[in-house]
Amino acid sequence: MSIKIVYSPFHKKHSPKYELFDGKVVNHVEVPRRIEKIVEVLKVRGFKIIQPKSFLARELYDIHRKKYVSFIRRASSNTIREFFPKKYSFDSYTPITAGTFDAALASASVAKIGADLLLSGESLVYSLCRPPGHHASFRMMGGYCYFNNAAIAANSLVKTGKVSILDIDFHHGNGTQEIFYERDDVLFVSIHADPRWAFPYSTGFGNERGLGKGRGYNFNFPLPLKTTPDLYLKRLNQGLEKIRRFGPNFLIISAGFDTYLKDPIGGFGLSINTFKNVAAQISSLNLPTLAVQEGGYCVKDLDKISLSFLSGFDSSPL
Ligand code: Q9C
Ligand code: ZN
Repeated sequence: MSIKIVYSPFHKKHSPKYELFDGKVVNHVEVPRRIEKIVEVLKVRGFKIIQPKSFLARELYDIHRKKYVSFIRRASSNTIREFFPKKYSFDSYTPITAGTFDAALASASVAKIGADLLLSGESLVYSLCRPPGHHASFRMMGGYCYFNNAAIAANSLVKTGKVSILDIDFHHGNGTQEIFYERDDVLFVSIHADPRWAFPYSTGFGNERGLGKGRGYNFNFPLPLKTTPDLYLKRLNQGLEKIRRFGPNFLIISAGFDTYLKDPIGGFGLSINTFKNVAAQISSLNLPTLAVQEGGYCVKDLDKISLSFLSGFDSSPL
């Protein structure tokens, strides 16, 4: 089966050194090496890599307010050192550097090209987005995210058919949830660490089901610290059942690998091999699928995790 990879070297322009955690300055874990580690092994294994040539800011306006986009553009071009913006941000983990706008725009384009590839008939595309996106909302950055890559891809696909977003990052995709909370054309299903003790703390509870006509189109599966592969795969199956019932034409996976047992900021117990099982369960949906990279910070194993994940789709009849 052929899997298309989308990648842009522009992500390297965003390379913050620090974040503020618990009032202390700590090293930033969302580093360029993450994506380089993955793309290098995929090249060696002979995957076809597609690089977008043009980046269009107007693709962002589908989801993000113009003022928010201009703020990030201006803040990036005006700064020499990294800083933590006081507006349009909900935490102190998401710094702006000189290259942040260019990298975040390229990241969104990498997701958008992935969506275009599904529209032109591809059945499985993996967009190596960086910086990640699922914590970003209409006009709010946070959790290392600036533009919501998965939401931009979903909004593009939904013009052709129903879309489901399955978020398997360790953290709740609060931005994506907010963006689609009152819509019934994009189903959001998220499996993540219980927000009572994990970032983003305020959303991701099981009783958040959507609002207005979006009621019944949002499902959260919060899980305990040290969640085992068994429990994880069981919840995943319940999430997939919601997607089956919805009957989408396209699936977008917010693919975070911070559920890995050695992740430095995670807290679940998934092994490298579990990611293959996760993908195999997902591929039983039999849907044209776009995987968008979100988190995952155990840099030394990201190559193995991504290979394990992609190998799970091999069992798919697509
Ligand atoms: N210094 C994503 O995985 N918490 N974002 C930082 C550790 C913020 C994670 C605390 C975690 C954000 C896309
Ligand atoms: Zn995460």
